[in-house]
Amino acid sequence: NILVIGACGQLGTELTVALRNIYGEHHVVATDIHCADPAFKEQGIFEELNAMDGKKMAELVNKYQITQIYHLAAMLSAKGEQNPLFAWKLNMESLLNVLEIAREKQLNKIYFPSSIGVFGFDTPKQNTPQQTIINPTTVYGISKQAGEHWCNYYFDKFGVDARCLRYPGLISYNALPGGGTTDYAVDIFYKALENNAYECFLSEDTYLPMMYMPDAVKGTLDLMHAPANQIKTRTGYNLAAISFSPKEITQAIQKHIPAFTISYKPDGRQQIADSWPDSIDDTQSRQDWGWQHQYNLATMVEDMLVNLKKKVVLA
Ligand code: VAH
Repeated sequence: NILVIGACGQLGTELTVALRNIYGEHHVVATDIHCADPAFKEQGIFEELNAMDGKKMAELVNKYQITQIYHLAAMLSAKGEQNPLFAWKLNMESLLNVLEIAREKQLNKIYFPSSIGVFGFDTPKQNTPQQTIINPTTVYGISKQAGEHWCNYYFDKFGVDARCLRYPGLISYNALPGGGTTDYAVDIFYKALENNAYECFLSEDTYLPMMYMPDAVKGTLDLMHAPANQIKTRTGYNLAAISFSPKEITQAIQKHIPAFTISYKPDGRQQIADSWPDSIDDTQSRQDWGWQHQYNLATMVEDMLVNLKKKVVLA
């Protein structure tokens, strides 16, 4: 059975639904510190869990005979800069709980999401290689880099089958992201539909690696379902799909909503975005376990608007 930690977050929501569809709702235990969406709880097993509570986590692993854990709880980049020590505590204590339980109970596999947030100002900005200079400048990035090395350590020392991807910014229309720097690329769609105008907190030419959620879910499941002998790195695999700037996504949205306008008011998140790459080389993921993204900017924008319109109308 599968335990999902942080199941009510932007990524957790989508991965939980995908896992329930594959394994059945009785084989996936969704957990989070709280869950705003009552429907989500009714669609399968839900347990309240603070990811820093290792004792409760172990009890749930025993209660539901868990064999895999997807650990998706973390404080993201922008919010983490406002609470550096808590972000470190939450992101690291929760992962170490997962790794210790995986070691003690010999779980089959664990999944840990890393991020392009591990890269810093001195990382090559274009087609950032799998092996490169990694000097994160946010607590979030530091915690993700440390997390990657902890996963590698538990694999080397204890044989824990820990797998990890460095996600770009993720864009989805179900659960909202929380406290990230790439969140503008989600906010912009809501504002385009609600009031035709958006004030962007990054400057117009800020290129960032991004990915549509269906690609991120597929990549995660492809990695987790790949035979262990295809997994050649136990730190984080680079994963990429598209890169764009606020200016470019605005132009793509204006093809559907010509009246949409954007204004720019960069805030503290600009410096975080400036420390991250413009584009990522994910050749190793494509070679080792067959990664292939499906969505480009135009198809993502079209799918987001179609689905958000349905949501907004229903709301
Ligand atoms: C953030 N969405 O902005 C996350 C992600 C690459 C960005 O890690 O913090």
